[in-house]
Amino acid sequence: MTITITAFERSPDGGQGMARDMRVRWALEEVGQPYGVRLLSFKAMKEPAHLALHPFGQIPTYQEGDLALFESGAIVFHIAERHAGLLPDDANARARAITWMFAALNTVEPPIVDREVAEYLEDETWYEQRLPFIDERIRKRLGELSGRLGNADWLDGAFSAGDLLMVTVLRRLEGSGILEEYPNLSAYVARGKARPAYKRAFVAQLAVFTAAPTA
Ligand SMILES: N[C@@H](CCC(=O)N[C@@H](CS)C(=O)NCC(=O)O)C(=O)O
Repeated sequence: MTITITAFERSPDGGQGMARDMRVRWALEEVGQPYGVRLLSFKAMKEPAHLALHPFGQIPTYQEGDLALFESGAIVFHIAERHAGLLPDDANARARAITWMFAALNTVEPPIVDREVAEYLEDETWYEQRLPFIDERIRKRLGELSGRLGNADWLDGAFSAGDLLMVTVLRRLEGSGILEEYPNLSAYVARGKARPAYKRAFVAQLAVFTAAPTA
């Protein structure tokens, strides 16, 4: 059955992998599932046709036959449940990998997104006052994560959907200088980015913004 996901027609980062369709693309590449992409303008994202798929008017969405999903974590979980390669077979190891998926999105991503939101606001004084507090929260989480990862390649044995989400979440810190304070986390992100499936997903997302315009 054909899989179609949605993505930005014009992305704030110009296709550097920060938009959350990257997670879905990467998961689909890891499991070897072909997919199509429907690009949306910011206007179209808030119109009824898209709101019927995504109640919050965002990307990504995922359609496969009569199944329509939203939320990148739920979509990656769906892909991982349906196809081999992103969740271990052993029931306990699988439950732990799913736990890491939630940890990435519920525990590590929120303070990182707080930093991005603070950057959008134009009140410089407010930003400067708030940034140290936000960065302290991020460093607390990264310190804990770094301690848990230690010298391992991945969070719990083999690469899993938990690592896929965690790497995309940590990538959001690129350019802040914070990730580099944790060499094992920097190396972890680099390992994720070195995976052939990641590279294919990245190239595909970037191509949306670099492809020559059609006549
Ligand atoms: N929790 C959602 C967040 C979705 C989200 O924030 N999407 C962004 C792109 S990465 C978006 O659509 N932003 C435009 C908007 O919210 O209007 C998920 O993981 O899918």
